[in-house]
Amino acid sequence: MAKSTFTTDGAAPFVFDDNWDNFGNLRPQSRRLSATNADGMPVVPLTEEQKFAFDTQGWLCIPGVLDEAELEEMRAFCYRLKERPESLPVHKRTPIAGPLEKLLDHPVVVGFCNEFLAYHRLDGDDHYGFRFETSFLFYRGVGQGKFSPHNGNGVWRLPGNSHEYRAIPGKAYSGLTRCVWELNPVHERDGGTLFVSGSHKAAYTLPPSIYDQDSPLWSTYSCPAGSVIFFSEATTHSARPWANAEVPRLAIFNQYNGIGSRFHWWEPPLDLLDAMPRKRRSLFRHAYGEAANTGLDTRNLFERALG
Ligand SMILES: O=C(O)CCC(=O)C(=O)O
Ligand SMILES: [Fe+2]
Repeated sequence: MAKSTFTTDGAAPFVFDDNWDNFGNLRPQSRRLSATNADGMPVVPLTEEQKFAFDTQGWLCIPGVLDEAELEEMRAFCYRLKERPESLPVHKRTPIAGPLEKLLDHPVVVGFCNEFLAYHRLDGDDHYGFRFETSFLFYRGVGQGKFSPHNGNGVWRLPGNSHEYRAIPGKAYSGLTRCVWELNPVHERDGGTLFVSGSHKAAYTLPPSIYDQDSPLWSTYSCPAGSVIFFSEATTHSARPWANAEVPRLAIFNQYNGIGSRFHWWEPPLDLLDAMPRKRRSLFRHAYGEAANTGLDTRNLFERALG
């Protein structure tokens, strides 16, 4: 069969490196992307189709990632968190604790972040090349969730804003990125998150018609319980009122950022951090990228580097 001339070598994308000794494509020896997560599980890379869909839409749904046994444990923890938080130690009253902790660096999440967020030079055996910021538990009954479109136009945002999206042929970078775990099923008109596909790259301001929830500019997903949705925060998106009386929306909203960027004023509970494997802890390291340009080792820093 003839090989398509459009096939790209997914293993070696163009990764720009502007170090004084190496202007241009990052050298093979500097390319390090985690192949396993903190629990030693092999990372699941995105398929070419998933990469293409995320880059063009600004969002991607991967259905049915978690199995029923995992879901049951996670749902029970979420209900406890919502209804009886005092039954948990203070450092576990967060959607990054208990059975939800392993979602932070789930092999599918690491696969996604390796492609769209990780800084190759700053990834290693015991640390990831991207950071984690904020986690929310959304428990929505009928009527909860407010339609309120926001964001878009990620191409010319300045560094520091974090809601950025950069793309060159063969490689894209998605600054602040949301990772939504749907722990209950989401049907067509239930009220999953809405997106304006492609708006992360939009050059024009959004038309007033996006303030109509039924505008054809809006897209969404339906999915079984245990699915994960990634979206660039630069993509215009909105909540909308939940409409399914049979099951509430039960979703974990986690967020990731580039290794040298920080958007949110948020810290994980320190006692929880102390109990995590070192590689998972690296998701919460301070935002810094010094090792990218100096040859210093990346350190999984939590102590304050005084002086
Ligand atoms: O509630 C939702 O469905 C969307 C939440 C949102 O705006 C976000 O994750 O940035
Ligand atoms: Fe948002």
